[in-house]
Amino acid sequence: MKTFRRTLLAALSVAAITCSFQVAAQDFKPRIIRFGYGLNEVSNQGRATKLFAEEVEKASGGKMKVRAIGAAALGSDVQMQQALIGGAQEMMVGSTATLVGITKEMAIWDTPFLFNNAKEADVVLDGPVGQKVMDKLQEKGLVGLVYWENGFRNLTNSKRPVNKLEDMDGIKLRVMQNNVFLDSFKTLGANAVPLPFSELFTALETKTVDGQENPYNTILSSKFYEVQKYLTVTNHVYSPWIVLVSKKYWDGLSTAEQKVLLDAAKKSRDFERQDTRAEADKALADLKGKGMQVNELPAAEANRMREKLSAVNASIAANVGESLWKDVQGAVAQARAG
Ligand code: TF8
Repeated sequence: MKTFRRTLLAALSVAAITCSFQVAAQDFKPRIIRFGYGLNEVSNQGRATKLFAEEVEKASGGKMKVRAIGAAALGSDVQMQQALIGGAQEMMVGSTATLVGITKEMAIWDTPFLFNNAKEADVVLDGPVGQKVMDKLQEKGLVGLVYWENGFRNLTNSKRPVNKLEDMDGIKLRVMQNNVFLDSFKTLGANAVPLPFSELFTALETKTVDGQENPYNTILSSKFYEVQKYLTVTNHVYSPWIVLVSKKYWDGLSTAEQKVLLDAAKKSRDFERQDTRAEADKALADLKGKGMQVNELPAAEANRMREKLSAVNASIAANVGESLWKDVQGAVAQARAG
């Protein structure tokens, strides 16, 4: 009897293993996911995309393959977003700022001086209000998975050191394709010109524009130090990146496949934030080493800038809706207290 039971149990467990293996095999179809991004391979964006690709492949037993395509080879952020909506491309990572034309609520992350530090950004972006803004994308044909860190933005230009607000006067400054950025820099006296990131280096090199603003990491990885002399530490806004999936594509995936993408995205987020912060800590010294002249704004001038920029807050609140504005302010206050 005992032997019989043992044999039966053994047979059953073999059946269970076979069965679960079959389920798993059916859950993952062979898939190739084109994942586009705008910076180059040797950037924080490139490194985290690589990690994401490895995680997806590992977790799907090699069935799901991510083809990472950087340097805007699949198009600018805006072009890739359209390709995702239409179902011609599966995934991308890019700036939340370039999504404002599709989902107006994304403009909340362009609020100048919204976060004082990266920890506040993590808490708010990964919390309920960050999710709520992300979920707004679905009705437009996009699924947001996680926010990555682009980082605190700083100003560079080829004309002169910016020591006071008036030094911005007439500087032709490239901004992201988004009205908040356009308004913000017009308010500061610059001649703001919206351009896709993919055209920025050439525009700086040919002096079509005099300056731009981005986190230290990007100034370094995109070699802007070759065409920009002056860097002013302004930290005027924290920019998130967002990992997106085409909703058309997402809806055709099994639950197991969706889980693989979401889990890998979370791992890539945690890696990317650490990597970005470690790089940013050293980047300023690296940029000085490359010959950039760096200055901090005197406190009084930084305050003037902050005050001027607060003029755009009312229009952001009106655009995203008072209730979301209040939710985000509340979440920031809570993050600050805790
Ligand atoms: C910018 C952003 C860029 C992103 C990137 C190409 O200045 O900061 O980093 O759009 O995904 O455009």
